[in-house]
Order: sequence, then C-alpha cells, then structure tokens
Amino acid sequence: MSDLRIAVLGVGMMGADHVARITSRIAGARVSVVNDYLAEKAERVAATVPGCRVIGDPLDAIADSDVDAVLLATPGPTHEKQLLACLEHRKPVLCEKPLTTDVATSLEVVKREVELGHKLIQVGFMRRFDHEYAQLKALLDAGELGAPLVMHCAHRNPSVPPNFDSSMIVKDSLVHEVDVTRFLFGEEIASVQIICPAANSVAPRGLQDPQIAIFRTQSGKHVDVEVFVTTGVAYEVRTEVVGERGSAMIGLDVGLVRRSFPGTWGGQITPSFKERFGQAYDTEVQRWVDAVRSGANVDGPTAWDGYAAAAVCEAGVQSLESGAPVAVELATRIGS
Ligand code: ISE
Repeated sequence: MSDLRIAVLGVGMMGADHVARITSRIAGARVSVVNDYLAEKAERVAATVPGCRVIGDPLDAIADSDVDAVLLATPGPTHEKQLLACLEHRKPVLCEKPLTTDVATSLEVVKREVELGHKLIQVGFMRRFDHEYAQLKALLDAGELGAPLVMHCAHRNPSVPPNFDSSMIVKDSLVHEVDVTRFLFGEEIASVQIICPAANSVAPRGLQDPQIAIFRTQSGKHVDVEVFVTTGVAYEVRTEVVGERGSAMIGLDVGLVRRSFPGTWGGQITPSFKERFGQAYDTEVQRWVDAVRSGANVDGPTAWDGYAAAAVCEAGVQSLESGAPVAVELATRIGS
C-alpha cells in the first residue's frame, strides 16, 4: 500500500512539529503539501521534506489530488470552513483543538459529518494517547480503585503567548482537563465553576491567572483543576483520581533523580507540552494514519468530543465572568 499523502495546514510551532514527526517517525505516511498564511514559513518547512509542495490557499490544499488526508494546525477561527471543506471532499482530517471556536459552529460540523454518514474527523486531544493517562484509564476501567469519586488536577505552563487572555486559559488550556474528565470518567460534565484567586503579579495586566475550575459530572463526581499559565517554572501536568478503594496519580516527572553537591537532589521537569506529550503526539498521529489507511478514518476523540469540550468551555467562560457555577447545555447526542 502506498504512503498516505498528508496536507499539513498551519506550520506554526505545532504544525511544524507534526511535519517533522510525520517525516521522521511515522510509518506509512508523508507530507505532500503544506500551507500557512505566512508563505515564507510554509516554503521554509516544505524545503525540509523531499517532494513536498506549498499551496497558498488552504481550501485548494484540501481539494488537491495529491492529498489523501489533512492535518489541521491552523488558528481555531479558520477551522469551521476548513473542516467543512474536508467533509465536502471526503478527506479524513486530524484537527488540533479546538474543533471550532464556538458551540454553534461545532455542533454544525458534527451534524454535517453525521449527514454524510461517514466518520472523517478526529480531534487532537493528545493526552488520551499518553502512556500515563492510558494506564490510569485502564486502572479505572478495571475497577481497581473502586468507583472513582474525585479528581484533582494541576495544569501549569511556564508562560503563554502574548495574545493569551483570561478566556483562553479556559478554552485553550483547561480544555485538556475537560477532555481528560470525559475520557477517564466516560460521562459528560454537567456544570462548571471558575474561581479567581488573587492574580499573579508578574502575569500580564488583566490576565486572570491562576484560575481554579470545578466540574461536576452528570453522576455527581467532583473535579478540581488549578490552571496556572505564567509560573515561570516549567511544564507541569498532574492528575490524581481518588476512588472508593484507593487513589492514583500521574504526571510526577519521576525520571532520573540525581543527588549532587552541595547536598541537593532532584530531577528535571519538561520545559513545554512538546516534550511532555511528545510520545502522545507520536502515538496519536501513528494511530490516526493507520486508521485512515484501514478505512476507519478515526481512532480517538471524535467531532462530538470536540463539540462537548466547546460546550463546557463556553459555560466556563460565562462562569469566569459571574463566578457562579454554570450548567452545561448539550444537544442530544448524535454521532459517536
Ligand atoms: C496549549 O495550546 C496546549 O495545548 C498545551 O497542552 C497547554 O498546556 C497550553 O496551556 C495551551 O496553551
């Protein structure tokens, strides 16, 4: 079987990382086309891949006959149009989160895919492919902790881009814990509350950082998340589940522990999500490529998962303004 020809749209940090990944570590696929609104950047990335072309218009790239599947790493506001084009051309697509930037258009995308009767969209919630999250999920599914009751999470970034505002902490960062909650507990989130402690004085003015999120799931499970994106330290993502018969924690960065002069000990924390979740991205993309080549097209979070996450984040942004718990409004489930 010949290699899957992938168009990577958007070659900023994440897209360029995916191009390198597909070119050097993924079996059965190659990048045939790249696109970016910064033409020079697209040319630079294309030059690193033998036989790769730049196509200036993302919709032309999707339609191109040299493209079997699409990896979307473009800015969120462009996703709706690009996803609909992928559906129109029946091209499988791995879409970095968010599915789209609002709930109404996310639901529209889900509906269009259901109307097609053909699953084509996978959403890039990469944590589901991380070995530690997969182990935690297996432990819970095997009932080893008894029924899970509570989850405590910390999500810390050393810094974020200058365009980050308080609502992006919800939609861009907390969204991962939204998906992790739905993935680990296998149920929807019923309400969200965002509590705003005193803001970090070294954060950009007006940025509400840190934030404490509280989710209540449909069956009443409690999840709390500290999201703190200007720590100046390193990348830290920890998750602890407490069940009726024990607890389990992941994300302790327990690699090499060194003891040295003058009487210190310790290891290293990963600097960013690219390193922390590097293995997860590799596994995610390899499984997606294998799924597309087998005709299944999707092996991971679906368009519905992207829509459900958008609905929780929208309620979260409302709570950020009011400080009160906000109920999550979800449409009747369609698709899978
Ligand atoms: C970024 O977009 C990511 O997806 C990272 O995983 C997350 O930690 C970060 O907060 C986001 O901005």
